Amino acid sequence: MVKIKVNNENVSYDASANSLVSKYTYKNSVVSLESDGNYVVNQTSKDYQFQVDLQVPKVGLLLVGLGGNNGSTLVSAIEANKQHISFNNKEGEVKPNYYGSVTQSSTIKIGVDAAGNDVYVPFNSILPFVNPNDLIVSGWDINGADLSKAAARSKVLDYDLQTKLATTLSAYKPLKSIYYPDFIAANQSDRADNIFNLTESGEIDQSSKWAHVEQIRKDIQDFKAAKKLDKVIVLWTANTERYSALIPGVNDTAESIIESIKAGHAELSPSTIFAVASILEGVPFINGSPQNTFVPGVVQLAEKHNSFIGGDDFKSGQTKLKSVLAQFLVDAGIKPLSISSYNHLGNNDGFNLSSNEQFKSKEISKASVVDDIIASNEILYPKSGETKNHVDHCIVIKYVPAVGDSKVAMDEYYSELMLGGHNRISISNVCEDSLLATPLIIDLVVMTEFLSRVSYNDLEVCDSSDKKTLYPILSFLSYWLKAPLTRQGFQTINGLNKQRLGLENFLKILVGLPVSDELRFEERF
Ligand code: NAI
Ligand code: DG6
Repeated sequence: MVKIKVNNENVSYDASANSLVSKYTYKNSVVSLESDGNYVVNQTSKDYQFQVDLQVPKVGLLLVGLGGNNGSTLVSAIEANKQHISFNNKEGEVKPNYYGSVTQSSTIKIGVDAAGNDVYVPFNSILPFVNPNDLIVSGWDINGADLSKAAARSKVLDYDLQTKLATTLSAYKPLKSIYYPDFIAANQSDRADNIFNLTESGEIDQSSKWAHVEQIRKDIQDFKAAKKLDKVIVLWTANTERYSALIPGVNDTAESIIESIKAGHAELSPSTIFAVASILEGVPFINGSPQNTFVPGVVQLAEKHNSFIGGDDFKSGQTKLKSVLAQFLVDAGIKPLSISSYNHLGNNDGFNLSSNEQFKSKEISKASVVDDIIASNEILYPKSGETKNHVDHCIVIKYVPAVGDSKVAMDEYYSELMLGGHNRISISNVCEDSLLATPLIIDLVVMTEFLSRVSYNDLEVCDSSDKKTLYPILSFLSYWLKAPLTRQGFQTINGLNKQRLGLENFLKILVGLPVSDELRFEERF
């Protein structure tokens, strides 16, 4: 691994705390709209001091949905990389890697060489991050199949790799979970053979929800103790649930949600129960599915306990491309009129999404991704007047068992050009869904763990000994999420390049590098 030494007087190493300390002046432009329709821009600047704990802890990852396509593929990828297991497919030998993971397989520009040309280093060399090979993984699933059987059922990995990993994977057995049938598709009921919310007579118990929270908290504690872990992260990669109704007095505040769990209220979903248990345990909880796990009461609870949360819904393929392409079109002054996105897939995720209520959760998450991009350009999309000021955005998902995990995505971007011309971009993409999604899980976990080691002082309002951690909603994770959970009162940023820039620049200021601006004066002057 390369090492980077940044010579900058604003950065120092604190040996007593094994931390990196950096000072940064955050400059911004605050804009106000005057009554005459013109803008006034004022410059602001604020001094911060950041500390990064350089000690990488021993990290445990608990997946909800361990036995699913993503869960079994993640464990397989980690074991294959850790044990250096190569395998053969029809093209020859394949060596394990983490392609598709930003933290493991992408680079960051750290500057230019003496001739003015860009110099890049591996993303994960800029600061100490947890190595995915060192993650200790376990988790829950409503289905009891061990991960060898789960990987075979998922049909994601080549047969040779499945065979080579079989003994290792068979040792991974999902913990029993909670199953509230109303929240996932009825077609999933056959899977539910590994659940702990049963009455003595074997009926599904959907009312003792506080006991369910306590059981999940105990599972987290037991895992941490048994594996001697410093930190645990919980990540939901279980089935997409239906949306929960937002009911005043039930799930709108930190207090009401606790009371409603104790009262066994029917509208509290399994994912919300897992989130609440994680928050009360003080462990980060990430939601990789689209449902509204983070009802307002859960967000308040996370704020109250200063516990990290992030979501929603992995941004893996079609939507990731959309968050680049829509931004490109609008930034190029081209006006998308309609975006029509079709998916068909044949894995269990597709089966669950073939049910209307679960599809609706996914539709909402997939549809929201162009909102801020459209709002950024009032020339193309004026707020008032006759001109069409929205995009017709159509989302279709169909279950086609034959294609298995090889999800097919077809998109048409129909846009208006100069002088009434039109531009039609049609994209057809076939990918192995779980091989796209699993590296995102790695990135989400690696970054969540890292961000939990960052603290800061606002040098204007407090002295440098008064350290704070980041705000509990980790919006730096939004690069990997379709519908990023955002702090109340702030606009959601969906554009992929903006999301990456923010994250990359944050890492840069922590080590004392200037933020990326691409001014390239060496070349231009
Ligand atoms: P999957 O259907 O193969 O796996 C889900 C697993 O969750 C199943 O093993 C199921 O038994 C389990 N499960 C359901 N309810 C549970 C509960 N209450 N507690 C514990 N386990 C439970 O699905 P897959 O492909 O692994 O995807 C997982 C989630 O990630 C889905 O919600 C999907 O929409 C979302 N997602 C997947 C992407 C991808 O590209 N694969 C991308 C974006 C999101
Ligand atoms: C059908 O759309 C299945 C979904 O779970 C997707 O595979 C997943 O949400 C990924 O979507 P996208 O739009 O990022 O490719």
